[in-house]
Amino acid sequence: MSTLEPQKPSYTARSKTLLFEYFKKLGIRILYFIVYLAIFIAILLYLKTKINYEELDYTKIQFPWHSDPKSYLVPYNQTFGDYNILLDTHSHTTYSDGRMSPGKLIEQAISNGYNAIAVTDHQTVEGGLAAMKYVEENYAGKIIVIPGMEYTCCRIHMNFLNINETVPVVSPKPTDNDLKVAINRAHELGGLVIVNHIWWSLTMQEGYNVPKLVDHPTKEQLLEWGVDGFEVVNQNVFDLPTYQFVKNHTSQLVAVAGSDTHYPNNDFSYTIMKTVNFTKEAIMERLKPSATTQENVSFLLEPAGMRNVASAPFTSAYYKYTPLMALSSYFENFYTRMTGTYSFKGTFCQPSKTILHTEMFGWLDILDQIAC
Ligand SMILES: *[C@@H]1O[C@H](CO)[C@@H](O)[C@H](O)[C@H]1NC(C)=O
Ligand SMILES: *[C@@H]1O[C@H](CO)[C@@H](O)[C@H](O)[C@H]1NC(C)=O
Ligand SMILES: *[C@@H]1O[C@H](CO)[C@@H](O)[C@H](O)[C@H]1NC(C)=O
Ligand SMILES: *[C@@H]1O[C@H](CO)[C@@H](O)[C@H](O)[C@H]1NC(C)=O
Ligand SMILES: CC(=O)N[C@H]1CO[C@H](CO)[C@@H](O)[C@@H]1O
Repeated sequence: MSTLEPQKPSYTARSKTLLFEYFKKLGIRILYFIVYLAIFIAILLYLKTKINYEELDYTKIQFPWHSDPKSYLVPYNQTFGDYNILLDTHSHTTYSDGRMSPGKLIEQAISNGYNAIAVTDHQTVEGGLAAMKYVEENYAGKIIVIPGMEYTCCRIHMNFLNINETVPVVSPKPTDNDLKVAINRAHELGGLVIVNHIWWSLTMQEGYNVPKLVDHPTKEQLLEWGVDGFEVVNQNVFDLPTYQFVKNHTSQLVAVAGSDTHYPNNDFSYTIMKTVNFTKEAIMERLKPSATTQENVSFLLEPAGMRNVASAPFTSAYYKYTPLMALSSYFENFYTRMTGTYSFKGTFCQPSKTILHTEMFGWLDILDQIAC
């Protein structure tokens, strides 16, 4: 017994060393695993920002149907009489952030029952001019194009209707004076100025606790600066307070409805009027605010949307990258990256923010167990 006694401590020390070695190696392996995983996730997330896999191919979309809104919609103000123009005052093409070419946009408008459309790409009239040319060549006498642009900045979005030259947006946050200069320039070019979707501009920017467009001029200011009207319906939203404001100033302002179409989806509204001639000039004449504008311009609204929506085919890139993108989307659960409203001047209107969702890191416990 006495010979065995001294061996006991050395046996314990050796097993302690072994245990230490074991956990050290295990620790290193787990660490490697985490590092490899992090690199893999980083690569996936990087690819997600780099690969532009267009989900749907709108160049091939067909609109084989025709809608007759007059057959099931009545004007907002039912005293409004007969009308022959169904106008969309707000739309986008591939000349800005729209997904349809001017030609596709026109075909969609015709199939949705419009016979007039203002093409108002962000910061440029080129989309509108291209749409006008397309109609001259393909659909003359069937639909009227009003070329225009959406003056887009971090304070306000305004449509300039019926201009043939781009009015420059001088900065993401123009001064009051810059805005007045732009409004005057649009008038000089023979255009009308419509203030867009105030309900959207003033609603909260998610994650920032400020409106989407900070420092938006008030309606009273805009009236004073000479704007001609307000978009009271945008997509399927009816902005009642703005409509009431227009009604309080009927000889100075017109209320219009716009789809703000960016890609084929439901359309919801039509600006309606009766004109003597089927021309751009006759429509613009009617839209111009006057004592009788309110009686001569109204709108139709179907909040449930049009019955027919054309579906576009997926691109081949979509099939190739979807599994990879689904995986990287999963890893995006661990953080939220916010950039704020896009200024359309190459920048964003709010500072960017990344928020880590630490509670999501609980999944690392599971990895521990797998490694053991
Ligand atoms: C642009 O519009 C102005 C004002 O309406 C007009 O005088 C001019 O001829 C137009 N220019 C072109 C190229 O259409
Ligand atoms: C419209 O005018 C009435 C009467 O002057 C006023 O009480 C109301 O606040 C105004 N509404 C809007 C939206 O400007
Ligand atoms: C309608 O067309 C006629 C004949 O071209 C023209 O004289 C008249 O000014 C036009 N009216 C409007 C409002 O465009
Ligand atoms: C409808 O329009 C008429 C004049 O055209 C006006 O007198 C009336 O107040 C309007 N009704 C509503 C509900 O806006
Ligand atoms: C400019 C114009 O045509 N105004 C007309 C608007 O509607 C009223 C009532 O229907 C007509 O009397 C006006 O001539």
